Amino acid sequence: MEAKMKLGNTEKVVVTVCNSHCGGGCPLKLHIEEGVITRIETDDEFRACLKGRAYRQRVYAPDRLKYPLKRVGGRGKGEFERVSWDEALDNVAAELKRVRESYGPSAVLFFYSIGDKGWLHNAGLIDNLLTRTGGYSGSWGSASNEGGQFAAMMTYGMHSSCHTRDDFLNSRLIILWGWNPVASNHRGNTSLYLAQAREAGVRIVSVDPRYSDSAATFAHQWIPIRPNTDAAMLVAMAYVIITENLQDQAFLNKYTIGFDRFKKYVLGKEDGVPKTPHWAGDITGVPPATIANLARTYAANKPAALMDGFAPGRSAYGEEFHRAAITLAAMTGNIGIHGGSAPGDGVAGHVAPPLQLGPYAYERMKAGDNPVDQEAPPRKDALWYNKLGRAVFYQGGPSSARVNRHYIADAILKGQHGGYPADYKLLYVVNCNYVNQYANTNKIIQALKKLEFIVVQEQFMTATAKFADIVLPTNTYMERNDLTTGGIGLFYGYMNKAIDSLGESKSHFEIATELAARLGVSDYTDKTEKEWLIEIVDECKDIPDYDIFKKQGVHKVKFPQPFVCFEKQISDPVNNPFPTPSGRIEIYSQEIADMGKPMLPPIPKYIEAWESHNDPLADKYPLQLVTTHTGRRAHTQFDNILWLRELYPQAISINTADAQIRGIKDGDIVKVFNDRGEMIIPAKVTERIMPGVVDIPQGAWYDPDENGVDRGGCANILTKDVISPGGAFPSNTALVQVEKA
Ligand SMILES: Nc1nc2c(c(=O)[nH]1)N[C@H]1C(S)=C(S)[C@@H](COP(=O)(O)OP(=O)(O)OC[C@H]3O[C@@H](n4cnc5c(=O)[nH]c(N)nc54)[C@H](O)[C@@H]3O)O[C@H]1N2
Ligand SMILES: Nc1nc2c(c(=O)[nH]1)N[C@H]1C(S)=C(S)[C@@H](COP(=O)(O)OP(=O)(O)OC[C@H]3O[C@@H](n4cnc5c(=O)[nH]c(N)nc54)[C@H](O)[C@@H]3O)O[C@H]1N2
Ligand code: SF4
Ligand SMILES: [Mo]
Repeated sequence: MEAKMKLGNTEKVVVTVCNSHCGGGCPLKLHIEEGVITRIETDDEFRACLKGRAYRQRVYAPDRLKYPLKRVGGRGKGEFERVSWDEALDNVAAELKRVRESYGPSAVLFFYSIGDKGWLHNAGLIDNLLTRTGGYSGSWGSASNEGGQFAAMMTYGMHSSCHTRDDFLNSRLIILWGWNPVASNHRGNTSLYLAQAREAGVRIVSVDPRYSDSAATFAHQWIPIRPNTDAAMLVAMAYVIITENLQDQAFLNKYTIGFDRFKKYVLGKEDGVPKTPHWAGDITGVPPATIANLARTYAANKPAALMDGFAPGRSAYGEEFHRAAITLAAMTGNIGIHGGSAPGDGVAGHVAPPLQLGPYAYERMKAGDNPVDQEAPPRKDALWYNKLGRAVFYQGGPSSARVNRHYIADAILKGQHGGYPADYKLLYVVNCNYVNQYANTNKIIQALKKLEFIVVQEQFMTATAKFADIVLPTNTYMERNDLTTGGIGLFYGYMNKAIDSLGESKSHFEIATELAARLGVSDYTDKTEKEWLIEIVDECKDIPDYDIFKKQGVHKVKFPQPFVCFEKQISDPVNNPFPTPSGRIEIYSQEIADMGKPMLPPIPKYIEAWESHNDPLADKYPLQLVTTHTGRRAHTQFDNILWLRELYPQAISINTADAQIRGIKDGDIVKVFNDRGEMIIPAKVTERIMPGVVDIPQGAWYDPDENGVDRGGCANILTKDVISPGGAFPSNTALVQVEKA
């Protein structure tokens, strides 16, 4: 109260919703004084994290981009001059026309990401514009959880989603398998419900190479596991469950196909190797008795929520981890029931179905299909995209004109001669820090140097923006109106504009509209920002009144009981079959078998990763690198915020034993390297990471010195630009060496 009185000059409080590419969706109360945000408070029910509360520092950061910029120095040098919007947009329009006329529309590459999860201001606007002006070459694949999405689509025939978090209170056991929601939040109030579950006596286990904040806060048991070996542990748990006859055979008979095939593999009848806890113990580093005990605990404590985080799947053969997790949940009858879980892509999943604001504004603009996609035959290599039908811009479509996001740099470098669909000349980047966030930074840099023109819509001079010919400054969500949903869809959020755009920065909608006019698309949109938002809200039957919603910022929705994924498919399977060829959960997938990929088996199996600890390369680079998501950033966003930097300095975590043999002490500056790159970074010597594993939190800003050695701590200088046969991105599969610098 006293604090409020001291800061008592607040003229108004504006409610908005932060959704800073962490999937959190936390309401914020912004105190405004003379057009300036002076203070940010959290909502009482949905608690904002440190980033949301520090967002003022991001809006007013001294390095915010406020004016359009044109490159004057060498590509990547970051030398720019200020230009007018007219000059910047004329230049972008002219280059788009020139490149399409000279090389065809497929020479135009479009790369994008989420930024904030807004319904109007997102990359779909530029997707539409490029579609309507001749088309572009797109990409496919999700950096987040392609392995989990593939597993869910092939096994359930559709995405899985999370139960609302209050359903944790119905569980008897929760397994945080490579999941650290204390840092990653993962859609609102996860920690609150984990705390309540823990207090209510629910057993919580963490399986993670690191003693994460979630393990430290909530877990009764921490099981350290060698990265990328999780499928082996899950398969060995299946061995224990099968040999001790603990499986829910009635569930398997009724809802699944292919269990017998899986059982043969598990028991070793297929390859002569029984997948015993001893077998898995050697692979995973987890004691066999620990594996057997967890299997028994999981089978005996129904309902149990196996929460398969994205990270173990963000690895070589990561799809096998998620397919094995689904199989284990099916074996124990935990799918579709209160207190259980539907592994796959279910830890963050999609907003619970009762809440629907969609479709996004760009989808309502009816831009049609991208001609470059249309002209190419469907791709055969990632079957599940074909199930989606029309390409969804942020997931990529089934067209073979698209290149996987991890191969874009290779595709730019090699073009059609290298077997890629086109020769690429122009890159349009929206809401994405491509150089920083995709594998093998050094290769991306080589690729970007080869292009004729790059345009980037940015708020900051990121590693990617430095390579642009034109940088278009975008405003933040506090400077525009938008809609979103929050906290696994427990409320609708109105992202209220709180202040005017800083400098000359513009919203994505303004940029797209003004660029459209220059490209001859006069009817790009028939509505203003406000009209779009009114139309979307009007169609949403849950929200009675637009003006009240806008004022309150949050429209909460109460569910009669916690939402459960696949509840209908399980309670009434006759009327609600799974949309798979068999109508059931496919432990064996004929569709996968038909793909004919030897390293993509039709039943889930453990396959040893490339760059595993057994790889001969481990003689040279003996440490396995994981690249986690830290609480102080949302990917690269917030890395420049000094308040947050102070809280968690960027460092490489290394186990005490590994540090000692290298003569490394806590705080020492070390060199981390492999054949792909090198960085200099402080070491955090700790027992909270298992021996043989190191962690460089992803998202720190790439900052090369004159020798190309990164000083910023950008993990992707070390990662490999390949994908798994099911499409998983292997950001947690890389061998490195660490030495005192
Ligand atoms: N603060 C913050 N929150 C975020 C984000 C962010 O950048 N910052 N990003 C958001 C986005 S887009 C995503 S996709 C999610 C990502 O969320 P996650 O993928 O769940 O996050 P990570 O931190 O990469 O990994 C979670 C845990 O898995 C462990 N781990 C890593 N490799 C393995 C492995 O091979 N096996 C096992 N068992 N464990 C492993 C890590 O040690 C870590 O403790 O987070 C979202 N939330
Ligand atoms: N090594 C490694 N690499 C990873 C991962 C990993 O675990 N390890 N995780 C991967 C995952 S899961 C993901 S999702 C990707 C994320 O990769 P990105 O989506 O590229 O990461 P962001 O830092 O969110 O980049 C968004 C950029 O858009 C800019 N921007 C422009 N306009 C706007 C706007 O209007 N709003 C907002 N909010 N931003 C705007 C922001 O300033 C920021 O630079 O990274 C992937 N990369
Ligand atoms: S958890 Fe995510 S959405 Fe919530 S305040 Fe933090 S950054 Fe914003
Ligand atoms: Mo992600």
